[in-house]
Parts: sequence; C-alpha cells; structure tokens
Amino acid sequence: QFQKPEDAVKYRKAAFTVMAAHFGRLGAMASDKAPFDAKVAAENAAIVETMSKLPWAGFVAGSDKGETRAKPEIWTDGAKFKKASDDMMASVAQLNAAAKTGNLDNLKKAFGESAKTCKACHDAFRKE
Ligand code: ASC
Repeated sequence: QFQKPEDAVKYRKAAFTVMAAHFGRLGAMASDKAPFDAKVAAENAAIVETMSKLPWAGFVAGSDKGETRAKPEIWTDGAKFKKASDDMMASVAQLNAAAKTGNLDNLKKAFGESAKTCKACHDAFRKE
C-alpha cells in the first residue's frame, strides 16, 4: 500500500488531521461554543466514524522514524495498541449513533467518551 515508510506516516497523519477537524466541529457544539445544529452534527459524526477506520493501515513496520510522534510501543506492544484503536473506533461509532438522535445531551455524553479514547491512545502511544 505504501512505497516508503514516510508515505505511511504522511497517510496516517492526514487521516488523523481530517478526523480531528470534524471531531473539533462536534466538540464546539458539545461545549456550547457553536450553536447546535443536528444536521451538521450528524454529517460531521459520520465523517469522523469513516475517518476513524483509516489511520491504522499507516502504522506499518519501520514507520517509527522521521516526522512522527509515534512511540515504539505501537510495534512492541501491538495488542495494546490494537485495543486502544478498537476502543476509539467503537466510541466514535457510538458518537455517530448519538449524533443521529438529534439530541444535544446525547452528543455531549458521546463526545466526552470519544475524547477519552483519543486521549488514552495519545497518552500511551504518542510522544510529547
Ligand atoms: C480533539 C483532537 C484530539 C482529541 C483529544 C481528546 O479534538 O484533535 O486529538 O480531541 O484532544 O482528548
């Protein structure tokens, strides 16, 4: 899928960047910094769920070098990294389901749970 490890790094970072942009729009609504619009929330949450599935293919062997904050534990503790990625994808699927209800309280709750799974992975597997 990737010619060089740097291409894999670029790919996964791009996927996280797009995901974060749309997650951030949900966060603005979840924290009352932007007006709640159920349709906009649903659109953004659907994109977040799709994007959440993509970065993982970019964590290929040998892509722990260069322009990346990825910790070596991603490769030395693969089972734990897999669990962290599964947790994130599951919480984001729930976020998408919550957004579809059109209820702001549901969105707030699910957003908070998703943010926790983002942070758990960063704390364990991302350098400062
Ligand atoms: C974001 C973003 C992250 C997560 C994380 C949640 O909006 O870009 O990486 O939320 O900060 O703790």
